[in-house]
Amino acid sequence: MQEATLILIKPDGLKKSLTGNILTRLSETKLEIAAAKMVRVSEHLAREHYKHLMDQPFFPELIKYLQGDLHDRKKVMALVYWGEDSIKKCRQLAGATNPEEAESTSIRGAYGRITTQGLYENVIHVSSDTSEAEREIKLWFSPEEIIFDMYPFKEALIRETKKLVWV
Ligand code: IDP
Ligand code: MG
Repeated sequence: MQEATLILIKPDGLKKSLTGNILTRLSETKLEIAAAKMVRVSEHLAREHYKHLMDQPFFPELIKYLQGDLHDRKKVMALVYWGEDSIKKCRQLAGATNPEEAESTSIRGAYGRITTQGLYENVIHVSSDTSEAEREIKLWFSPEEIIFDMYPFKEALIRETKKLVWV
């Protein structure tokens, strides 16, 4: 099935200069990059992204991690990959959630670690299924940032909203 997946290169991946390496590994899949950008992650965005883990003891540390507080890097790289079985292919390259259990040839197995606080610093995020992918992509990207019409959208006139524009 042709499907989309959200990939995040997390702050540890950026700090370890793994961007090129990770994109090269992902390009082996022959999937199409449908969107890409650097994002400064707000607390709200981090909490929304990981809301299914809200009750976990590591949640506060996880939110700090995604925001870059643990790595002096207040950014992540967000990408949307599109194509046949994209979630399965990307998750396979990423490896298991726990970097100690991930295959040593996978991205997480090669570059991840467990912090002294017990958090899995595992370099990248990959959506877990199609409905999560849709929820996450709509959270991280607006329709005009994606190169083709992936999900239905509409035009809306939004008044009284603040937006940064070039001086
Ligand atoms: P996934 O990233 O493989 O989809 P999730 O269960 O969605 O795994 O967890 C999101 C993130 O939370 C993981 O990538 C990892 O950084 C962290 N995490 C998940 N489970 C644990 C845990 O048991 N201990 C510490 N950190 C965890
Ligand atoms: Mg997940």
